[in-house]
Amino acid sequence: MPPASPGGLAPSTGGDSLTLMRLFHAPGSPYARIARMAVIELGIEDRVTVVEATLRDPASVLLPHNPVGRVPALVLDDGTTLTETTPVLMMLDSLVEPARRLLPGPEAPRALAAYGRVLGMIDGIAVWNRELRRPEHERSPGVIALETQRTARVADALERDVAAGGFAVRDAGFFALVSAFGYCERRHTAFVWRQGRPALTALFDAAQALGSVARTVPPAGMGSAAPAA
Ligand SMILES: N[C@@H](CCC(=O)N[C@@H](CS)C(=O)NCC(=O)O)C(=O)O
Repeated sequence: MPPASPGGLAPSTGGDSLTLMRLFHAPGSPYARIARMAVIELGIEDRVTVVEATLRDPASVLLPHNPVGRVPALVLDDGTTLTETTPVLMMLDSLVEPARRLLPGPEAPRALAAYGRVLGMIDGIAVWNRELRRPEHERSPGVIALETQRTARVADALERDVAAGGFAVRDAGFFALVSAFGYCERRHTAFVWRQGRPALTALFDAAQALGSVARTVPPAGMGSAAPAA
């Protein structure tokens, strides 16, 4: 029996020619959820082992691969570790034929713009959420106000996009959108996102029937308090 490698996966025994990758994630992470949904949607679960990692933990199984300490992180079979959602998606996409890929290319600038818009909103929500997890006396009202406004502004733009027929294709932007509002639904309830956004609400609710969405719903709760700076 070969020794287990960091992350708990035994190295490939060479019995097949398939590439084996490890996707490190945390169940509450909206970024990592996009990658996890991609693995399911692309039908590559036999090629990518999903490994749960703790965050902000010096003993995390993630750190030997990714000193940044963030998820998603995708470890290739030669040990190369990709971080950041978009490069991770690029690599996952490369395992399937071009017609089935999730990330839009430069030939689809609107779809690319939609994906970027959603990722930008998640960035804002993550900052807002992190601020709310601090002890009350450490919170910055200015940061909270800025990110609250940014998030509402982008969500309003996304509502208009969806009402105009956007996000109709199940691509990276679609799954990022589902992940963003799934995070608000379960972990960042400070943002009452459904109110006044019927098109987004309908799209989000319909998406819950998809296997990749249903199987990756984040746990409820805000997550642990941010460590002291
Ligand atoms: N820009 C990164 C953001 C990833 C990120 O912030 N992930 C969070 C989880 S939602 C994380 O791992 N946080 C751990 C930490 O900040 O130490 C991406 O696109 O993947």
